[in-house]
Amino acid sequence: MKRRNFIKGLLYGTGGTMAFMGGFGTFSNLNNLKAEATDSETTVFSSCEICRNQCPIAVKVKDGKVTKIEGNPNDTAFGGVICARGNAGPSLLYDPQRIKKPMIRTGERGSGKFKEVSWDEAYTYIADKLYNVKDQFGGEAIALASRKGPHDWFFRSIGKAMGSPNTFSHEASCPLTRNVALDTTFGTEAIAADYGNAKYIISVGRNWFEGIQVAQTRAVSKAISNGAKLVVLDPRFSVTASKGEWLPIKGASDLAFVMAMANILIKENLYDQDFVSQYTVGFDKWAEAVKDKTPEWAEKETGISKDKIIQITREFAAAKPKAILDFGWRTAYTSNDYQLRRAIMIVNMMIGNFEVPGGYYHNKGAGVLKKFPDQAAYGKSLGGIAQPSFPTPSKARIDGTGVKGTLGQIIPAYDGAVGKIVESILTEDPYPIKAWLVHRFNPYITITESERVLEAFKKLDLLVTCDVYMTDTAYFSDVVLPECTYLERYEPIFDMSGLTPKFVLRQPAVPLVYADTKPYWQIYKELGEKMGLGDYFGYKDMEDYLTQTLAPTGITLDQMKEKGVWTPSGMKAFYVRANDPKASLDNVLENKSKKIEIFSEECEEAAKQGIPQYVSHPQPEEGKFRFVQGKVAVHTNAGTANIPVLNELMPTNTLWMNPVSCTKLGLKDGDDIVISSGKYEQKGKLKMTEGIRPDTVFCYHGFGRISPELKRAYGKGINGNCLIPNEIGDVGNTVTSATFVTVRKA
Ligand SMILES: Nc1nc2c(c(=O)[nH]1)N[C@H]1C(S)=C(S)[C@@H](COP(=O)(O)OP(=O)(O)OC[C@H]3O[C@@H](n4cnc5c(=O)[nH]c(N)nc54)[C@H](O)[C@@H]3O)O[C@H]1N2
Ligand SMILES: Nc1nc2c(c(=O)[nH]1)N[C@H]1C(S)=C(S)[C@@H](COP(=O)(O)OP(=O)(O)OC[C@H]3O[C@@H](n4cnc5c(=O)[nH]c(N)nc54)[C@H](O)[C@@H]3O)O[C@H]1N2
Ligand code: SF4
Ligand SMILES: [Mo]
Repeated sequence: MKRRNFIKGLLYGTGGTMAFMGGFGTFSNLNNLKAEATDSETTVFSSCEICRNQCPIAVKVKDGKVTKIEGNPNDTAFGGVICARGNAGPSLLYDPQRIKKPMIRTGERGSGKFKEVSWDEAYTYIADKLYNVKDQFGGEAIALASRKGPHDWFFRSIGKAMGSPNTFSHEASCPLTRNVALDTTFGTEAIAADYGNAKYIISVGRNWFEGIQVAQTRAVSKAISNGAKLVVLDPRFSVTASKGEWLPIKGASDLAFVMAMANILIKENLYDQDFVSQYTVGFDKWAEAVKDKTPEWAEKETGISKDKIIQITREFAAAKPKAILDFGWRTAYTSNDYQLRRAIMIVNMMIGNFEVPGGYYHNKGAGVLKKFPDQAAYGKSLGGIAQPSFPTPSKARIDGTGVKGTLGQIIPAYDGAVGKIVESILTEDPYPIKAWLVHRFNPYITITESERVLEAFKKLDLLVTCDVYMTDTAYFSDVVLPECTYLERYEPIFDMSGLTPKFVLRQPAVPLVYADTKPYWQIYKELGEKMGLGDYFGYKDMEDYLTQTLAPTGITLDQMKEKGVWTPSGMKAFYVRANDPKASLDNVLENKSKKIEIFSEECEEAAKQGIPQYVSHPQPEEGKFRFVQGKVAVHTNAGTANIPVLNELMPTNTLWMNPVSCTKLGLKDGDDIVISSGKYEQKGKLKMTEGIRPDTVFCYHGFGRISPELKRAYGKGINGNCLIPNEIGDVGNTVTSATFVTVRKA
């Protein structure tokens, strides 16, 4: 079979679901979710939340019950398609293991003893404890952490109104280093890649076919179907690697590969000199930095042959500007990962792939479009809800964010270094954190060094978790707040602008399944009112909120409900340089220099790191393995191990090991094993596979759950974060590919 056809067949299952082969079974189990369309079936357009991608969905409802979820056909980028996890929405919605009532802990922390309480009792308890902490230790002793999202405005208002500077997103464990790289190079994080039109794509660990974003994954498949070449640098054979040329690079050595690419582009004069001289600053210093980063040198660092590096670089340059060296998504491999991401973007800019089809571009939301007179009419700005000003915190943040002359200067204050919460609780440095509010986040599973996270939980005066399940973090909390699922609630409009503007609505498809659950916009408004902070929540209900925020756009809530998505009619994908390769980029570069900063003034000011410098990270000695992790197509992070149909598809994970290493250790496929980092151990099962370097082991992330209330997932599989130390990288990022482990038979 031709590769193109094979890929087509692989990607699209029936019924608008993307199907992925990855050794985790089939999707036939989902068939029981299918319902026959009847006259009484209605469709509600909304947005998925099985992961934070919020893909537009069409929810089929019959007799007040969700029968099936498909992609919203009104959105062309998604093409009416969702992923397998998105299909599992009804399985979450009707799961009897969801939390159904607010709960307050009655036994020892971690004993699992809770009593069900009314919402009013829960609010009163939280309010009293928070004011106690504030009185004794100051508002800064309250930390808030959530997965970044639309809930932040509501959730964070509580902490900010109490005078806390310590609000965190999950990003330090995810794309923070990439975002810092974009900020310091382009002055903005709002940069995306036009995979669908690319002719050559190099992944530096980006795993589109398991770490799925439906529109992106579709675009990469489209490029491959159109003949684009995909090259995948990954120490293990991911599903993505199976769709292109796999280069099994040594973990943590990617910067050597990227710098060698720059070296070759310069030596062979393959870069776009016009682009570099018109739009960038600092090229000479970069040329100096990569002068000795030859392919021969990179071969030793990366384990990829010099000839291969030269070949890939030449092919990449030949496809310019429709070539993408991908900037990654979960970019938390090493301590200096942000410099890898900067180097990646510099190599991209060397081939001038900015603001042209098949390259990178600035997202075209209203803020950018209004600067282009011929495009301005297409953009619409959402309004906000007025809030009284928040008190000024009396202390700086715990993570050094914003401190000039240190790397903290370049960490986005909105995100911060979430791993630092754990450290500040335990060490009281720079001051104690005594209360931690957690929303839609499961730090026990997703922050490194789980044991230390647990220790931190135990030291707190107050831990509150708002979730849909009794997660591991919830299980150790003082108060657990049951949120209703995404299928039962409204949320603020999502701005998902790309090459054209786009708004997506989330609206309830069905009434509450469990009457005592609530949406976050109600929970934090009511908690705020209980705490005397009601003025910060200036909306009556979510229809009122949506109506107020949509008002400046002229789009009505009814219009949004009708299609679920809004894009301006008649607008074509807008690339600033599509018709004029010399067009000004001033409107999309948001830094002061109005240049693409190969030499970054900010990085120089922060840490004398204006140009990426190579750091050679240690490689494992004989008998030890680099431990890496990744996503799997049928689960989301720490969120889905217990969702019935997804648990059925893949109830646990395994440790991947190369047969050569298995033989050396006398291990065979399926063996019970113990993985040791020296300090910590995890038990698991071995998967013997050629699809990994002999010096590396791998497991899928999100297993090893310790809350017995997650009855399906409890006690199954390996929690990688039990093995990884809580090392906080240069820009606050977690470090997840730098741990070495040994493996033995259990
Ligand atoms: N199905 C599914 N889709 C998801 C998610 C999910 O949980 N499930 N999560 C969403 C989220 S939150 C994110 S951030 C994205 C993540 O999207 P990706 O970042 O593409 O996903 P990962 O699988 O984490 O990719 C990590 C890959 O990097 C490899 N790797 C580890 N260390 C190194 C290294 O040093 N160098 C190189 N070159 N490779 C290395 C791993 O083997 C793994 O294959 O996916 C999103 N989509
Ligand atoms: N070692 C290692 N660590 C990692 C990773 C890795 O690959 N390796 N991956 C990292 C990445 S990329 C990320 S993004 C993070 C993810 O870290 P998290 O954000 O903690 O994980 P998620 O699974 O996205 O979601 C967290 C919680 O949201 C809950 N939830 C789902 N829907 C709702 C809802 O509607 N309301 C509420 N209130 N809660 C809801 C889920 O039940 C889950 O407990 O983990 C990171 N940590
Ligand atoms: S990628 Fe899948 S799980 Fe995530 S929002 Fe989209 S459909 Fe839902
Ligand atoms: Mo992520």
